[in-house]
Amino acid sequence: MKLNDEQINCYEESGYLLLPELLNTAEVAELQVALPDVLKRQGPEIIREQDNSQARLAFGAHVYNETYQRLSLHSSLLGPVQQLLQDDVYIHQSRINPKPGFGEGGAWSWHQDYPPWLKIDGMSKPRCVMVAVFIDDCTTVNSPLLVLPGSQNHGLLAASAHEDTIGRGYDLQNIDSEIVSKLADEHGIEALTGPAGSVAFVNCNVIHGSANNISPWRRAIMYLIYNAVSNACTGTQRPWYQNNRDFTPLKPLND
Ligand SMILES: O=C(O)CCC(=O)C(=O)O
Repeated sequence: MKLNDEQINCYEESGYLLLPELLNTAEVAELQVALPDVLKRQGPEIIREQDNSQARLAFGAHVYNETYQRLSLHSSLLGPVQQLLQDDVYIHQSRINPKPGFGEGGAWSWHQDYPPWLKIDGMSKPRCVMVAVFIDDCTTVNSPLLVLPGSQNHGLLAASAHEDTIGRGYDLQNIDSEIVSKLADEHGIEALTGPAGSVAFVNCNVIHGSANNISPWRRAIMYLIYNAVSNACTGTQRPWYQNNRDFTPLKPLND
């Protein structure tokens, strides 16, 4: 699949491009069926919520689960990412945020994803794309991902020292409130909503976050972080599920 010029311009300007229903219903059903097995795992790649035993994040499913592995090689994801980065790509990291309902899926403060990849993993440039695949419908009521359009143009923003108060288990830094207020006043805040199977391509410096999910409905999203091969990480501190060291260029599966 190829993006057109308008779509590429939209990604460059806003820092994200949302393509509704990019995956078909059969593909979505497969992702939903495969999810419980991933969330049942007991290894360190599964980060739990602090207030309950629910999985908050499942890292690395594209490595150990065949359905999610096939998703990561889907031509509708890989084609646009290669186009946006103008390079071969590999997966730096993947994570599923299942965000269960009734308040069990907790909030995410405003943050950028790139700083820990630069500072810990040795990713020298922000030449990577976060691809958000909606496993469930994402609506205004089940805590969609919120983004600040255009915030990718402000570089690395001041953030509070490392905080592990929201259970990511590592590296998340909250952007200072004054900065978020200023950028939100200037550019607004967008909620990424759409039916299951929709896909958002997001620049890794876009400020994003989400509220806790008090609706009855789960809101699972898989985030696949594709990095340009020429920008491969040099750090070795973190485990495979946070800093994948296999830089082999990915080739799409046929449809
Ligand atoms: O899925 C969400 O609600 C937010 C997740 C997030 O911000 C992240 O994983 O960086």
